Amino acid sequence: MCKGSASLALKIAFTVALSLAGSALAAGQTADQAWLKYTQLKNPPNVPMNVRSLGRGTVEQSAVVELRRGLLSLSGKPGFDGGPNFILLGTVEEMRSRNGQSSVPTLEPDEFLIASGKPDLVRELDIIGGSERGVLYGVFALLRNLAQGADTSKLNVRERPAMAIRWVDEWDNADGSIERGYAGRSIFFDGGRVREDLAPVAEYARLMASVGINGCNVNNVNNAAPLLTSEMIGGLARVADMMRPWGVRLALSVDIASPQKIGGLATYDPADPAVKAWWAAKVNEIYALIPDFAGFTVKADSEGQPGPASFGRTPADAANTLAVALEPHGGVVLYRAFVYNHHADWRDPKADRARAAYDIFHPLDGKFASNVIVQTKEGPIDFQAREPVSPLFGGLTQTSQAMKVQITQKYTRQQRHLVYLAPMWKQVLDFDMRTNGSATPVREIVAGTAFHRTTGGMVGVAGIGQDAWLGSPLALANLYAFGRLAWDPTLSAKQIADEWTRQTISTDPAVVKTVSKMLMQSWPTYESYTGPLGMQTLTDITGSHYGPNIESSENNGWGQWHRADHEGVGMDRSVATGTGFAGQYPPEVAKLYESVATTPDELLLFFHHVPYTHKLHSGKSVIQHIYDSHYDGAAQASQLVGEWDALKGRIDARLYEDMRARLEYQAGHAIVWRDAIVQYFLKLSGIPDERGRAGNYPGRLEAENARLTGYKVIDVNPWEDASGGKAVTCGESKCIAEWTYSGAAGRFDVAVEYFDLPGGAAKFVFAVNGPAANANASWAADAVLPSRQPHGDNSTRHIARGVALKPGDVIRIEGTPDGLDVAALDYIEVQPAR
Ligand code: GCW
Repeated sequence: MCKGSASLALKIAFTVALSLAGSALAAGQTADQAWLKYTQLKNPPNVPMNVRSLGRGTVEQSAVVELRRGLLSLSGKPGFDGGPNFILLGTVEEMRSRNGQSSVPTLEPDEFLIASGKPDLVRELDIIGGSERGVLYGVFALLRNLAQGADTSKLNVRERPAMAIRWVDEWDNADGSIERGYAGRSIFFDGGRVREDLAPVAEYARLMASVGINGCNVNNVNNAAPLLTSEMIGGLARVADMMRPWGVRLALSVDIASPQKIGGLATYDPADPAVKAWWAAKVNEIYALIPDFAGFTVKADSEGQPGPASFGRTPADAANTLAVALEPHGGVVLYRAFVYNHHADWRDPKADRARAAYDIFHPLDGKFASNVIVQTKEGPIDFQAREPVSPLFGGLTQTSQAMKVQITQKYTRQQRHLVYLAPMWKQVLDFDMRTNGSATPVREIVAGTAFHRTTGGMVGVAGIGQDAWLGSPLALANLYAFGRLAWDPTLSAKQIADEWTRQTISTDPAVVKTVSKMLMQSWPTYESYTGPLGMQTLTDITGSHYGPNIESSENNGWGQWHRADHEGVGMDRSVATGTGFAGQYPPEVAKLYESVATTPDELLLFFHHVPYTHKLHSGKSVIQHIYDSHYDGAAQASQLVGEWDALKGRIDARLYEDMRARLEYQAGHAIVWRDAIVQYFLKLSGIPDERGRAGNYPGRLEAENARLTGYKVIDVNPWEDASGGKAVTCGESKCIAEWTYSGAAGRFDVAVEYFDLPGGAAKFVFAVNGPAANANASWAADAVLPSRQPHGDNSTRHIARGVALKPGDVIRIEGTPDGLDVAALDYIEVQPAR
């Protein structure tokens, strides 16, 4: 009888697992597009296959279903064995009442313990959680180990998260678009409402839970008011329902002006009693439908968002008004320290956006309610390729804090370039702020332990969308790493890369080694060809934030200045002669950054303005470093393609092809970046490259110098985005550019640099002395890239490989415009065949 009921239970669980998988499949977006693949292992996992649980709660049941699903998939078995051994799931309380004893240790709510049960005739493995969420985290930890082929015969793991707040932020708008999202449309919203089909939300929650993420703030901090209408809250309750089984709580960004914008009040002054009452009522309305609602995120007095400053109130006044409303329900306020004047005076040598957060928030330390957490971006500007740590982390000792990092790759090339961000985040987390002259690593400050706060944490701007979560498959390593680091910031970036690769791509050690190496070198590579020496960003900051546009950072109020002129580059942020920003750090760190002599090379231009001839610690001049680093970075980007190639046949073929095309694109775009920055600084400084590369492009034939039929020469803006500042565009049905080859005879790879413009897919044909040179010689400009005009945003490289050429041959490019895409060309480059 016992056996019969067990097998019935099994059957039910199995059906649940299958139908879960089925509904996710129907939605087309599943967690196994990410790391929850549970690929069948060569050696079946060395744990009991039967799963039992003591509790019936929703989260614990998710843990049961997940474990069964994982075990079946990893072992490749069609069903459970029905044998006596089992894994038992339960909370501390459940375990204690089962055993009738208190030998089960007390655990914090999110803590778990995986231990062998008392050896008996049967083998029992216990997964015990401080709460149901702890049980779920224990299950995911076990599966994570199993999926990596770890030896689990003597498993004894006890873990608890370092930080209480482990949230992702989505910047989704009610219309379904996503601010700074690069993976398609929202999984939450469409057409001004919550989507009907929320199956992907449940899958996303599974992914989040698997790495310990416990909160998801679903809407954009800009334009948040419409989200608080009663109709919206009803829809949001459905979102919360999808995430709840996975222990993920819903949070919302709110507009501080909501009482006026949607509440009909005459003011939104946070000190006004009617405003306070409005927030209290709104919060009650939310909790009536979403009892485990996590809280609010607030961006105020920033980048055009309304804020307390309009009423002479402080961020603490505004935060506390919300905090009082949320407190009875256990909700928190994440108040963003990203407050600065984006109309700053660029002629004022003392003006400095980097100072703003500390200047505004440090004086308020101790004035925030206990359920307010000040949320600060990892660096003082805005997720650049490299920034120093925000000094505010050391400046708030009586306020709970959270560090915000960006998973979605706004300034790190929008998921089109491979940039594994964990090494960058680690550097910030491990930075020793030396508050009060003793060791205070930032990871301990944000966790709350350094200054004895009750809460704190990390928030990652995720930007997930309908396109395979983050668009590029390898970009998902960043989402994974975020969760893992918020759980345990002492993990190394490499360890996380290995873990992710084994679960996502393959456990084959050669594959793990290669992918992990590629991930680990991707950020330094990226930094080298976009923003070395702490130059922050040289991208188009008023437009796409994608291609190079060096002067777009200057002469405007946004304050991302690098102050390059004919003599030198960099922003003086010293106390002695500059903006004083360096003085915002605790004394030991302030001293380090105050002087050129002690500032590390990698941040030199963030803190100091130096002549191009200034010698770095490395012994190189600044200008030579700028040249070398861009050439090295572009070469490394092209090596990434070679490294990936070595995986052909060892990994999933679709993944191989997908990622290969992305890496090849990146290698080409790294050259666009290299050439833009190098030619710009060559012109500005007038100092030649010691190694003769800058301004010299062997084998390059400019389109503006070709024999043109139909094509017209144009100036590209900014000039550095095209070779020689010029390109050709076609205003007719077909245009031709021809060059007579005069180099040595041989086989070559011919790179064609063209502009892949939106609004059509122009066609190109590459030919030598007649028809198309080879099969690789005609292509469509059909990528989706920013900017309507030829620009570094859309400058793209196509390589025709193995082309035979001899002196006198006529190389021809034929461009056929389509719609708004005018088949624009920059140059061709004849290189020795690879
Ligand atoms: O740098 C800016 C981005 C905005 C973003 C803002 C922020 C959501 O350009 O898109 O707004 O950062 O962090 O609030």
